[in-house]
Amino acid sequence: MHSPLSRSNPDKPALVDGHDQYTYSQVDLEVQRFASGILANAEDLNEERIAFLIPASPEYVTVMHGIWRAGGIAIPLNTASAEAELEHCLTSTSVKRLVAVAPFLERIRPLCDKLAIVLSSVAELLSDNLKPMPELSADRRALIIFTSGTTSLPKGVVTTHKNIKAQITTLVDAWAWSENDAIPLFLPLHHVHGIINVLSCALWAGATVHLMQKLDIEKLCAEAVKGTYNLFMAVPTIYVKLIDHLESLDAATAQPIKAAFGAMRLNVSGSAACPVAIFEAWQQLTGQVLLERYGMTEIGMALSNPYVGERRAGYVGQPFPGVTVQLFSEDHQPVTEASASGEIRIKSDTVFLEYWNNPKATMDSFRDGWFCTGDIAVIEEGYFRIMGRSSIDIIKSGGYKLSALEIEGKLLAHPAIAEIAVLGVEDRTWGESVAAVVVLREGQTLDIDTLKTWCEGKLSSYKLPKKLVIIPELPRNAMGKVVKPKLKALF
Ligand code: MCA
Ligand code: AMP
Repeated sequence: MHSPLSRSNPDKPALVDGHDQYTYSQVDLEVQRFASGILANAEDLNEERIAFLIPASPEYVTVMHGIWRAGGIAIPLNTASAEAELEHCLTSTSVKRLVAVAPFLERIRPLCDKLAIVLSSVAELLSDNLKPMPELSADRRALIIFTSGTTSLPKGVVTTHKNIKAQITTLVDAWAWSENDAIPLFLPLHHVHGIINVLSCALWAGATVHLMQKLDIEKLCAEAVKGTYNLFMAVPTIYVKLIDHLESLDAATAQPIKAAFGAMRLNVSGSAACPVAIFEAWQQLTGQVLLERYGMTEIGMALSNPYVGERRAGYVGQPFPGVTVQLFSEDHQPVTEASASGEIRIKSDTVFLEYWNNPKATMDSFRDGWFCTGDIAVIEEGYFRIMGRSSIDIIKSGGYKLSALEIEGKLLAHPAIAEIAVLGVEDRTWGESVAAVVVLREGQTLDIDTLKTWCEGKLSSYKLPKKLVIIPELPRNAMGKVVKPKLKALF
Protein backbone atom coordinates (compact mmCIF):
# COMPACT_ATOMS: atom_id res chain seq x y z
CA MET A 1 0.00 0.00 0.00
CA HIS A 2 1.93 3.05 -1.18
CA SER A 3 -0.76 5.62 -1.05
CA PRO A 4 -4.24 4.67 0.04
CA LEU A 5 -6.06 6.95 -2.39
CA SER A 6 -9.06 5.64 -4.29
CA ARG A 7 -8.49 5.39 -8.05
CA SER A 8 -12.01 4.31 -8.95
CA ASN A 9 -13.36 7.73 -9.90
CA PRO A 10 -10.54 10.16 -10.79
CA ASP A 11 -12.82 13.08 -11.62
CA LYS A 12 -14.76 12.99 -8.38
CA PRO A 13 -13.97 15.65 -5.73
CA ALA A 14 -11.79 14.15 -3.02
CA LEU A 15 -11.35 17.33 -1.03
CA VAL A 16 -13.43 20.46 -0.69
CA ASP A 17 -11.68 23.42 0.93
CA GLY A 18 -13.93 26.48 1.07
CA HIS A 19 -14.87 27.28 -2.52
CA ASP A 20 -12.10 25.08 -3.95
CA GLN A 21 -12.51 21.47 -4.99
CA TYR A 22 -9.76 18.95 -5.71
CA THR A 23 -10.52 15.78 -7.66
CA TYR A 24 -8.90 12.44 -6.92
CA SER A 25 -6.68 12.79 -9.99
CA GLN A 26 -5.57 16.29 -8.94
CA VAL A 27 -4.78 15.08 -5.42
CA ASP A 28 -2.91 12.10 -6.86
CA LEU A 29 -0.78 14.32 -9.10
CA GLU A 30 0.14 16.65 -6.22
CA VAL A 31 1.09 13.63 -4.11
CA GLN A 32 3.29 12.37 -6.94
CA ARG A 33 4.91 15.80 -7.36
CA PHE A 34 5.59 16.09 -3.65
CA ALA A 35 6.91 12.52 -3.38
CA SER A 36 9.24 13.24 -6.32
CA GLY A 37 10.41 16.49 -4.74
CA ILE A 38 11.06 15.06 -1.30
CA LEU A 39 12.95 12.12 -2.80
CA ALA A 40 15.21 14.55 -4.70
CA ASN A 41 18.11 12.33 -5.78
CA ALA A 42 17.14 9.36 -3.61
CA GLU A 43 15.10 6.35 -4.77
CA ASP A 44 13.53 5.62 -1.41
CA LEU A 45 13.23 7.64 1.80
CA ASN A 46 13.98 4.42 3.67
CA GLU A 47 11.85 5.27 6.68
CA GLU A 48 13.27 8.75 7.12
CA ARG A 49 11.06 10.58 9.60
CA ILE A 50 9.57 13.66 7.97
CA ALA A 51 7.58 15.90 10.29
CA PHE A 52 4.95 18.36 9.10
CA LEU A 53 3.04 21.20 10.67
CA ILE A 54 0.01 21.70 8.45
CA PRO A 55 -3.65 22.20 9.37
CA ALA A 56 -6.51 20.40 7.59
CA SER A 57 -5.94 21.38 3.94
CA PRO A 58 -5.13 19.83 0.55
CA GLU A 59 -1.44 20.39 1.41
CA TYR A 60 -1.81 18.11 4.44
CA VAL A 61 -2.94 15.26 2.19
CA THR A 62 -0.23 16.00 -0.37
CA VAL A 63 2.48 15.80 2.27
CA MET A 64 1.16 12.82 4.24
CA HIS A 65 0.57 10.69 1.16
CA GLY A 66 3.72 11.97 -0.53
CA ILE A 67 5.86 10.82 2.41
CA TRP A 68 4.11 7.45 2.39
CA ARG A 69 4.57 7.01 -1.34
CA ALA A 70 8.26 7.91 -1.18
CA GLY A 71 8.93 5.38 1.61
CA GLY A 72 9.20 7.75 4.57
CA ILE A 73 7.57 7.86 7.99
CA ALA A 74 5.04 10.68 8.31
CA ILE A 75 4.96 12.63 11.59
CA PRO A 76 1.95 14.97 11.66
CA LEU A 77 2.51 17.58 14.37
CA ASN A 78 -0.18 19.30 16.41
CA THR A 79 -0.62 22.85 15.11
CA ALA A 80 -1.82 23.87 18.61
CA SER A 81 1.26 22.53 20.43
CA ALA A 82 3.55 24.71 22.48
CA GLU A 83 7.14 24.97 21.24
CA ALA A 84 8.53 22.83 24.07
CA GLU A 85 6.10 20.03 23.12
CA LEU A 86 7.09 20.20 19.44
CA GLU A 87 10.73 20.07 20.45
CA HIS A 88 10.10 16.80 22.28
CA CYS A 89 8.38 15.28 19.21
CA LEU A 90 11.20 16.34 16.89
CA THR A 91 14.16 15.40 19.06
CA SER A 92 12.76 12.05 20.22
CA THR A 93 12.34 10.94 16.59
CA SER A 94 15.59 12.60 15.35
CA VAL A 95 13.74 14.49 12.63
CA LYS A 96 16.04 16.16 10.08
CA ARG A 97 13.40 17.61 7.73
CA LEU A 98 10.16 19.43 8.45
CA VAL A 99 7.51 20.70 6.04
CA ALA A 100 5.09 23.51 6.95
CA VAL A 101 2.72 26.05 5.47
CA ALA A 102 2.10 29.66 6.50
CA PRO A 103 1.66 30.85 9.23
CA PHE A 104 3.33 27.86 10.88
CA LEU A 105 6.35 28.08 8.61
CA GLU A 106 7.61 31.24 10.29
CA ARG A 107 6.49 30.16 13.76
CA ILE A 108 8.52 26.93 13.63
CA ARG A 109 11.63 28.42 11.96
CA PRO A 110 13.49 29.36 15.20
CA LEU A 111 12.99 25.86 16.58
CA CYS A 112 14.16 24.27 13.32
CA ASP A 113 17.24 26.51 13.36
CA LYS A 114 17.95 25.52 16.96
CA LEU A 115 17.63 21.81 16.18
CA ALA A 116 19.40 22.01 12.78
CA ILE A 117 16.26 20.79 10.99
CA VAL A 118 15.83 21.68 7.32
CA LEU A 119 12.52 23.53 7.01
CA SER A 120 10.67 23.65 3.67
CA SER A 121 7.34 24.89 2.44
CA VAL A 122 5.14 22.44 0.51
CA ALA A 123 5.50 24.53 -2.65
CA GLU A 124 9.30 24.24 -2.54
CA LEU A 125 9.05 20.46 -2.61
CA LEU A 126 6.65 20.05 -5.52
CA SER A 127 8.60 18.74 -8.50
CA ASP A 128 7.45 18.38 -12.10
CA ASN A 129 10.14 15.85 -12.72
CA LEU A 130 7.98 12.87 -11.71
CA LYS A 131 10.05 9.96 -10.43
CA PRO A 132 9.35 6.24 -10.13
CA MET A 133 8.31 5.39 -6.59
CA PRO A 134 9.90 2.68 -4.43
CA GLU A 135 8.23 -0.70 -3.91
CA LEU A 136 7.23 -0.83 -0.26
CA SER A 137 6.55 -3.93 1.78
CA ALA A 138 3.49 -3.81 4.03
CA ASP A 139 5.58 -4.09 7.18
CA ARG A 140 7.43 -0.84 6.55
CA ARG A 141 6.88 1.88 9.16
CA ALA A 142 4.55 4.61 7.87
CA LEU A 143 3.31 6.88 10.66
CA ILE A 144 4.24 8.17 14.10
CA ILE A 145 1.51 9.72 16.25
CA PHE A 146 2.35 11.13 19.66
CA THR A 147 0.16 10.01 22.53
CA SER A 148 0.19 10.80 26.22
CA GLY A 149 0.06 8.06 28.74
CA THR A 150 1.14 7.12 32.19
CA THR A 151 4.64 8.47 31.51
CA SER A 152 5.38 12.17 31.77
CA LEU A 153 6.34 12.69 28.12
CA PRO A 154 4.25 11.65 25.12
CA LYS A 155 5.40 8.55 23.24
CA GLY A 156 5.59 8.12 19.47
CA VAL A 157 3.22 5.35 18.34
CA VAL A 158 4.57 3.72 15.17
CA THR A 159 2.18 2.07 12.71
CA THR A 160 3.13 0.24 9.53
CA HIS A 161 1.45 0.38 6.12
CA LYS A 162 -0.18 -2.95 7.00
CA ASN A 163 -1.56 -1.56 10.30
CA ILE A 164 -2.93 1.51 8.56
CA LYS A 165 -4.57 -0.52 5.82
CA ALA A 166 -6.16 -2.81 8.41
CA GLN A 167 -7.37 0.19 10.45
CA ILE A 168 -8.95 1.74 7.36
CA THR A 169 -10.51 -1.35 5.79
CA THR A 170 -11.98 -2.48 9.12
CA LEU A 171 -14.00 0.73 9.30
CA VAL A 172 -14.77 1.01 5.58
CA ASP A 173 -16.35 -2.46 5.68
CA ALA A 174 -18.11 -2.20 9.04
CA TRP A 175 -19.65 1.21 8.45
CA ALA A 176 -20.32 0.71 4.72
CA TRP A 177 -18.22 3.61 3.42
CA SER A 178 -18.72 4.28 -0.28
CA GLU A 179 -17.88 6.87 -2.90
CA ASN A 180 -21.32 8.37 -2.33
CA ASP A 181 -20.24 9.55 1.11
CA ALA A 182 -19.44 13.13 2.10
CA ILE A 183 -18.08 14.02 5.54
CA PRO A 184 -16.92 17.19 7.30
CA LEU A 185 -13.43 17.06 8.83
CA PHE A 186 -12.87 19.43 11.75
CA LEU A 187 -11.02 17.08 14.10
CA PRO A 188 -7.31 17.67 14.66
CA LEU A 189 -5.09 15.86 12.17
CA HIS A 190 -2.46 14.57 14.58
CA HIS A 191 -4.68 11.83 15.98
CA VAL A 192 -6.22 8.58 14.71
CA HIS A 193 -9.81 9.85 14.89
CA GLY A 194 -9.20 12.62 12.33
CA ILE A 195 -6.44 10.90 10.33
CA ILE A 196 -7.83 7.37 9.98
CA ASN A 197 -11.53 7.32 10.83
CA VAL A 198 -12.42 10.40 8.80
CA LEU A 199 -9.74 11.40 6.28
CA SER A 200 -8.17 8.06 5.36
CA CYS A 201 -11.41 6.05 5.26
CA ALA A 202 -12.98 8.69 3.03
CA LEU A 203 -10.03 8.80 0.62
CA TRP A 204 -9.84 5.01 0.52
CA ALA A 205 -13.55 4.73 -0.30
CA GLY A 206 -13.55 7.50 -2.93
CA ALA A 207 -15.76 9.74 -0.80
CA THR A 208 -15.57 13.54 -0.44
CA VAL A 209 -14.02 15.26 2.57
CA HIS A 210 -15.09 18.81 3.43
CA LEU A 211 -12.14 20.38 5.21
CA MET A 212 -12.47 22.80 8.11
CA GLN A 213 -9.34 24.07 9.83
CA LYS A 214 -11.27 24.49 13.03
CA LEU A 215 -14.61 23.47 14.44
CA ASP A 216 -17.14 26.12 13.47
CA ILE A 217 -20.54 24.99 14.72
CA GLU A 218 -22.56 27.60 12.82
CA LYS A 219 -20.87 26.89 9.51
CA LEU A 220 -21.18 23.16 10.08
CA CYS A 221 -24.91 23.48 10.72
CA ALA A 222 -25.42 25.74 7.69
CA GLU A 223 -23.67 23.19 5.43
CA ALA A 224 -25.58 20.32 7.01
CA VAL A 225 -28.84 22.08 6.14
CA LYS A 226 -27.69 22.33 2.50
CA GLY A 227 -27.36 18.53 2.52
CA THR A 228 -23.56 18.68 2.07
CA TYR A 229 -22.83 15.72 4.37
CA ASN A 230 -24.31 12.26 4.83
CA LEU A 231 -21.80 11.11 7.45
CA PHE A 232 -20.66 12.75 10.69
CA MET A 233 -17.99 11.70 13.18
CA ALA A 234 -17.09 13.57 16.34
CA VAL A 235 -16.06 13.33 19.98
CA PRO A 236 -18.78 13.59 22.67
CA THR A 237 -17.76 17.18 23.52
CA ILE A 238 -18.74 18.23 20.00
CA TYR A 239 -22.18 16.61 20.36
CA VAL A 240 -22.56 18.54 23.65
CA LYS A 241 -21.65 21.77 21.84
CA LEU A 242 -24.11 20.95 19.03
CA ILE A 243 -26.89 20.16 21.50
CA ASP A 244 -26.25 23.43 23.35
CA HIS A 245 -26.26 25.30 20.04
CA LEU A 246 -29.53 23.70 18.88
CA GLU A 247 -31.14 24.46 22.22
CA SER A 248 -30.06 28.10 21.99
CA LEU A 249 -31.84 28.60 18.63
CA ASP A 250 -35.48 29.43 18.03
CA ALA A 251 -37.58 26.49 16.82
CA ALA A 252 -37.78 27.65 13.18
CA THR A 253 -33.99 27.97 12.88
CA ALA A 254 -33.24 24.77 14.77
CA GLN A 255 -35.71 22.56 12.89
CA PRO A 256 -33.88 22.28 9.53
CA ILE A 257 -30.57 21.62 11.31
CA LYS A 258 -32.11 18.84 13.38
CA ALA A 259 -33.69 17.39 10.24
CA ALA A 260 -30.35 17.59 8.39
CA PHE A 261 -28.50 15.57 11.02
CA GLY A 262 -31.45 13.20 11.21
CA ALA A 263 -31.28 12.59 7.45
CA MET A 264 -27.59 11.54 7.49
CA ARG A 265 -26.84 7.85 7.08
CA LEU A 266 -24.61 7.71 10.17
CA ASN A 267 -23.46 9.80 13.17
CA VAL A 268 -20.54 8.30 15.12
CA SER A 269 -19.24 9.20 18.58
CA GLY A 270 -15.90 8.13 20.00
CA SER A 271 -12.53 8.96 21.58
CA ALA A 272 -14.19 9.27 24.99
CA ALA A 273 -17.26 7.91 26.74
CA CYS A 274 -20.52 9.28 25.37
CA PRO A 275 -22.77 9.95 28.38
CA VAL A 276 -26.20 8.28 28.10
CA ALA A 277 -27.83 11.73 28.53
CA ILE A 278 -26.00 13.01 25.43
CA PHE A 279 -26.88 9.91 23.39
CA GLU A 280 -30.53 10.39 24.35
CA ALA A 281 -30.58 14.16 23.81
CA TRP A 282 -29.11 13.72 20.32
CA GLN A 283 -31.68 11.07 19.46
CA GLN A 284 -34.48 13.21 20.81
CA LEU A 285 -33.33 16.32 18.90
CA THR A 286 -32.37 14.76 15.57
CA GLY A 287 -33.81 11.26 15.50
CA GLN A 288 -30.27 9.89 14.98
CA VAL A 289 -29.22 6.91 17.07
CA LEU A 290 -25.52 7.60 17.67
CA LEU A 291 -23.13 4.79 16.89
CA GLU A 292 -20.57 4.72 19.71
CA ARG A 293 -17.28 2.96 19.16
CA TYR A 294 -14.06 2.47 21.14
CA GLY A 295 -10.49 2.86 19.97
CA MET A 296 -7.01 3.95 20.92
CA THR A 297 -4.01 5.41 19.11
CA GLU A 298 -2.11 2.13 19.50
CA ILE A 299 -4.89 -0.09 18.13
CA GLY A 300 -7.09 1.96 15.82
CA MET A 301 -10.71 0.99 16.40
CA ALA A 302 -11.54 -2.18 18.32
CA LEU A 303 -15.17 -2.17 19.44
CA SER A 304 -18.26 -0.76 17.82
CA ASN A 305 -21.98 -0.74 18.11
CA PRO A 306 -23.46 -2.24 14.95
CA TYR A 307 -24.09 -0.26 11.77
CA VAL A 308 -27.17 -2.43 11.27
CA GLY A 309 -28.72 -3.55 14.54
CA GLU A 310 -29.25 -2.28 18.06
CA ARG A 311 -27.01 0.62 19.16
CA ARG A 312 -27.02 0.68 22.94
CA ALA A 313 -26.54 3.90 24.93
CA GLY A 314 -23.56 3.67 27.31
CA TYR A 315 -22.06 0.67 25.48
CA VAL A 316 -19.32 0.40 22.87
CA GLY A 317 -20.66 -2.73 21.20
CA GLN A 318 -18.62 -5.67 20.02
CA PRO A 319 -15.24 -6.37 18.40
CA PHE A 320 -14.90 -5.40 14.75
CA PRO A 321 -14.37 -8.39 12.43
CA GLY A 322 -10.66 -9.25 12.47
CA VAL A 323 -10.10 -7.74 15.93
CA THR A 324 -9.76 -10.18 18.84
CA VAL A 325 -10.68 -8.69 22.20
CA GLN A 326 -10.34 -10.42 25.56
CA LEU A 327 -10.85 -9.13 29.09
CA PHE A 328 -8.14 -10.06 31.59
CA SER A 329 -8.18 -10.03 35.38
CA GLU A 330 -5.52 -8.25 37.46
CA ASP A 331 -3.62 -11.53 37.74
CA HIS A 332 -3.56 -11.75 33.94
CA GLN A 333 -6.14 -14.53 33.61
CA PRO A 334 -8.81 -14.35 30.88
CA VAL A 335 -12.09 -13.23 32.44
CA THR A 336 -14.61 -16.00 31.83
CA GLU A 337 -17.31 -15.14 34.34
CA ALA A 338 -20.29 -13.30 32.84
CA SER A 339 -20.52 -9.64 33.88
CA ALA A 340 -17.06 -9.66 35.55
CA SER A 341 -14.81 -6.76 34.67
CA GLY A 342 -11.31 -6.91 33.27
CA GLU A 343 -8.70 -5.07 31.27
CA ILE A 344 -9.32 -4.89 27.52
CA ARG A 345 -6.51 -6.60 25.60
CA ILE A 346 -6.29 -6.75 21.83
CA LYS A 347 -4.79 -8.84 19.03
CA SER A 348 -5.24 -7.60 15.50
CA ASP A 349 -3.47 -6.42 12.36
CA THR A 350 -4.62 -2.97 13.41
CA VAL A 351 -2.34 -2.99 16.49
CA PHE A 352 0.74 -0.73 16.24
CA LEU A 353 4.30 -1.97 15.82
CA GLU A 354 6.15 -0.18 18.63
CA TYR A 355 6.73 3.01 20.56
CA TRP A 356 9.45 4.84 18.67
CA ASN A 357 12.90 4.14 20.07
CA ASN A 358 11.40 2.83 23.30
CA PRO A 359 11.65 -0.98 23.41
CA LYS A 360 10.99 -1.06 27.15
CA ALA A 361 7.67 0.79 26.84
CA THR A 362 6.73 -1.41 23.86
CA MET A 363 7.55 -4.60 25.78
CA ASP A 364 5.69 -3.44 28.88
CA SER A 365 2.53 -2.74 26.88
CA PHE A 366 2.23 -6.28 25.49
CA ARG A 367 1.65 -9.52 27.39
CA ASP A 368 1.65 -12.88 25.62
CA GLY A 369 1.07 -11.12 22.31
CA TRP A 370 -1.90 -9.12 23.62
CA PHE A 371 -1.75 -5.32 23.64
CA CYS A 372 -2.86 -4.16 27.09
CA THR A 373 -5.03 -1.06 26.76
CA GLY A 374 -5.32 -0.11 30.45
CA ASP A 375 -9.07 0.31 29.95
CA ILE A 376 -11.43 -1.69 32.14
CA ALA A 377 -14.67 -3.09 30.72
CA VAL A 378 -17.48 -5.56 31.30
CA ILE A 379 -19.58 -7.48 28.79
CA GLU A 380 -23.30 -7.22 29.46
CA GLU A 381 -25.75 -9.09 27.22
CA GLY A 382 -23.10 -9.31 24.52
CA TYR A 383 -22.12 -5.61 24.55
CA PHE A 384 -18.92 -4.17 26.02
CA ARG A 385 -19.25 -1.32 28.50
CA ILE A 386 -16.17 0.75 29.39
CA MET A 387 -15.94 1.23 33.15
CA GLY A 388 -12.83 3.39 33.36
CA ARG A 389 -9.07 3.23 33.20
CA SER A 390 -6.56 1.46 35.34
CA SER A 391 -4.61 4.72 35.78
CA ILE A 392 -5.94 7.85 37.47
CA ASP A 393 -3.10 9.78 35.79
CA ILE A 394 -4.74 9.69 32.37
CA ILE A 395 -7.34 12.38 31.73
CA LYS A 396 -9.66 12.45 28.70
CA SER A 397 -10.68 16.03 28.03
CA GLY A 398 -12.70 16.79 24.90
CA GLY A 399 -11.31 13.61 23.30
CA TYR A 400 -7.68 14.50 24.05
CA LYS A 401 -5.74 12.09 26.22
CA LEU A 402 -3.72 14.08 28.72
CA SER A 403 -1.08 12.91 31.13
CA ALA A 404 -1.47 14.25 34.67
CA LEU A 405 2.22 13.54 35.20
CA GLU A 406 3.24 15.63 32.19
CA ILE A 407 1.14 18.57 33.38
CA GLU A 408 2.41 18.24 36.96
CA GLY A 409 6.01 18.09 35.70
CA LYS A 410 5.61 21.30 33.71
CA LEU A 411 3.69 23.24 36.38
CA LEU A 412 6.06 22.27 39.18
CA ALA A 413 8.63 24.58 37.60
CA HIS A 414 6.39 27.56 38.43
CA PRO A 415 8.10 29.59 41.16
CA ALA A 416 4.98 29.79 43.36
CA ILE A 417 4.27 26.05 43.32
CA ALA A 418 5.81 23.83 45.99
CA GLU A 419 3.70 20.71 45.32
CA ILE A 420 1.00 19.85 42.83
CA ALA A 421 -1.44 17.07 42.03
CA VAL A 422 -3.30 17.10 38.71
CA LEU A 423 -6.43 15.05 38.15
CA GLY A 424 -9.47 14.78 35.89
CA VAL A 425 -12.84 15.82 37.29
CA GLU A 426 -16.23 15.15 35.75
CA ASP A 427 -17.37 17.87 33.39
CA ARG A 428 -20.48 18.02 31.21
CA THR A 429 -18.72 19.62 28.21
CA TRP A 430 -15.23 18.12 28.32
CA GLY A 431 -16.11 14.72 29.81
CA GLU A 432 -13.25 15.21 32.22
CA SER A 433 -11.57 18.53 32.83
CA VAL A 434 -8.10 19.16 34.19
CA ALA A 435 -8.03 20.21 37.82
CA ALA A 436 -4.97 21.08 39.90
CA VAL A 437 -4.49 20.96 43.64
CA VAL A 438 -1.53 23.08 44.65
CA VAL A 439 0.55 23.68 47.76
CA LEU A 440 2.16 27.11 47.48
CA ARG A 441 5.62 28.16 48.48
CA GLU A 442 5.65 30.42 51.50
CA GLY A 443 4.36 33.92 50.86
CA GLN A 444 3.29 33.15 47.26
CA THR A 445 -0.11 33.52 45.58
CA LEU A 446 -1.43 31.97 42.36
CA ASP A 447 -4.50 32.15 40.15
CA ILE A 448 -5.53 30.45 36.90
CA ASP A 449 -4.84 33.51 34.72
CA THR A 450 -1.27 34.06 35.88
CA LEU A 451 -0.62 30.34 35.55
CA LYS A 452 -1.97 30.43 31.99
CA THR A 453 0.30 33.30 30.99
CA TRP A 454 3.29 31.58 32.53
CA CYS A 455 2.52 28.37 30.57
CA GLU A 456 2.71 30.02 27.13
CA GLY A 457 5.25 28.19 24.98
CA LYS A 458 5.57 25.44 27.58
CA LEU A 459 2.21 23.65 27.47
CA SER A 460 -0.72 23.60 24.99
CA SER A 461 -3.61 25.63 26.34
CA TYR A 462 -6.02 22.66 26.32
CA LYS A 463 -3.78 20.91 28.88
CA LEU A 464 -4.02 23.76 31.40
CA PRO A 465 -6.04 23.30 34.57
CA LYS A 466 -9.54 24.71 34.28
CA LYS A 467 -9.89 24.49 38.05
CA LEU A 468 -7.36 25.32 40.74
CA VAL A 469 -7.59 24.68 44.46
CA ILE A 470 -4.92 25.70 46.93
CA ILE A 471 -4.50 23.64 50.09
CA PRO A 472 -1.86 23.60 52.83
CA GLU A 473 -0.80 19.97 52.35
CA LEU A 474 -1.43 17.12 49.89
CA PRO A 475 -2.88 13.90 51.35
CA ARG A 476 -0.29 11.13 51.06
CA ASN A 477 -0.32 7.40 51.84
CA ALA A 478 2.27 5.51 53.88
CA MET A 479 4.51 5.30 50.79
CA GLY A 480 4.41 9.09 50.41
CA LYS A 481 2.26 8.88 47.25
CA VAL A 482 -0.48 11.49 46.82
CA VAL A 483 -3.93 9.95 47.30
CA LYS A 484 -5.60 11.51 44.27
CA PRO A 485 -9.07 9.94 44.70
CA LYS A 486 -9.34 11.88 47.99
CA LEU A 487 -8.73 15.14 46.12
CA LYS A 488 -11.72 14.63 43.80
CA ALA A 489 -13.97 15.65 46.68
CA LEU A 490 -12.47 19.16 46.56
CA PHE A 491 -14.17 19.75 43.20
C1 MCA B 1 -9.97 23.19 23.38
N1 MCA B 1 -9.85 23.59 24.66
C2 MCA B 1 -9.86 22.52 25.44
C3 MCA B 1 -9.98 21.43 24.58
N2 MCA B 1 -10.07 21.87 23.31
N3 MCA B 1 -9.77 22.39 26.78
C4 MCA B 1 -9.80 21.16 27.26
N4 MCA B 1 -9.92 20.04 26.49
C5 MCA B 1 -10.00 20.15 25.15
N5 MCA B 1 -10.13 19.06 24.41
C6 MCA B 1 -9.70 24.95 25.17
C7 MCA B 1 -8.61 25.71 24.47
O1 MCA B 1 -7.38 25.49 25.11
C8 MCA B 1 -9.10 27.12 24.59
O2 MCA B 1 -8.79 27.62 25.85
C9 MCA B 1 -10.61 26.99 24.50
O3 MCA B 1 -10.91 25.64 24.87
C10 MCA B 1 -11.15 27.24 23.11
O4 MCA B 1 -10.33 26.52 22.20
P1 MCA B 1 -10.84 26.09 20.77
O5 MCA B 1 -9.72 25.42 20.07
O6 MCA B 1 -11.52 27.24 20.13
O7 MCA B 1 -11.94 25.01 21.18
P2 MCA B 1 -12.84 24.18 20.24
O8 MCA B 1 -12.57 24.45 18.81
O9 MCA B 1 -14.23 24.29 20.73
O10 MCA B 1 -12.25 22.71 20.54
C11 MCA B 1 -12.92 21.76 21.20
C12 MCA B 1 -12.83 20.44 20.42
C13 MCA B 1 -11.35 20.00 20.38
C14 MCA B 1 -13.33 20.66 18.99
C15 MCA B 1 -13.69 19.46 21.12
O11 MCA B 1 -10.88 19.83 21.69
C16 MCA B 1 -11.16 18.76 19.59
O12 MCA B 1 -11.08 18.80 18.36
N6 MCA B 1 -11.14 17.60 20.26
C17 MCA B 1 -10.99 16.33 19.59
C18 MCA B 1 -9.68 15.72 19.90
C19 MCA B 1 -9.50 14.41 19.14
O13 MCA B 1 -9.69 14.32 17.93
N7 MCA B 1 -9.14 13.38 19.87
C20 MCA B 1 -8.96 12.11 19.29
C21 MCA B 1 -7.86 11.45 20.04
P3 MCA B 1 -8.37 29.13 26.07
O14 MCA B 1 -9.46 29.95 25.46
O15 MCA B 1 -8.28 29.22 27.55
O16 MCA B 1 -7.05 29.27 25.38
S1 MCA B 1 -8.37 9.87 20.53
C22 MCA B 1 -8.15 8.91 19.21
O17 MCA B 1 -7.77 9.32 18.13
C23 MCA B 1 -8.60 7.51 19.46
C24 MCA B 1 -7.94 6.58 18.53
C25 MCA B 1 -10.11 7.42 19.32
O18 MCA B 1 -10.72 6.55 19.96
O19 MCA B 1 -10.66 8.21 18.56
P1 AMP C 1 -5.96 7.94 22.68
O1 AMP C 1 -4.87 7.28 23.39
O2 AMP C 1 -5.89 9.42 22.64
O3 AMP C 1 -6.10 7.31 21.37
O4 AMP C 1 -7.26 7.62 23.48
C1 AMP C 1 -7.68 6.30 23.63
C2 AMP C 1 -8.50 6.19 24.87
O5 AMP C 1 -9.72 6.90 24.74
C3 AMP C 1 -8.91 4.78 25.18
O6 AMP C 1 -7.87 4.07 25.80
C4 AMP C 1 -10.11 5.01 26.07
O7 AMP C 1 -9.70 5.27 27.40
C5 AMP C 1 -10.73 6.26 25.50
N1 AMP C 1 -11.87 5.98 24.62
C6 AMP C 1 -11.93 5.96 23.27
N2 AMP C 1 -13.18 5.70 22.85
C7 AMP C 1 -13.94 5.56 23.96
C8 AMP C 1 -15.32 5.29 24.21
N3 AMP C 1 -16.19 5.15 23.24
N4 AMP C 1 -15.72 5.18 25.50
C9 AMP C 1 -14.86 5.35 26.52
N5 AMP C 1 -13.56 5.61 26.35
C10 AMP C 1 -13.11 5.73 25.09
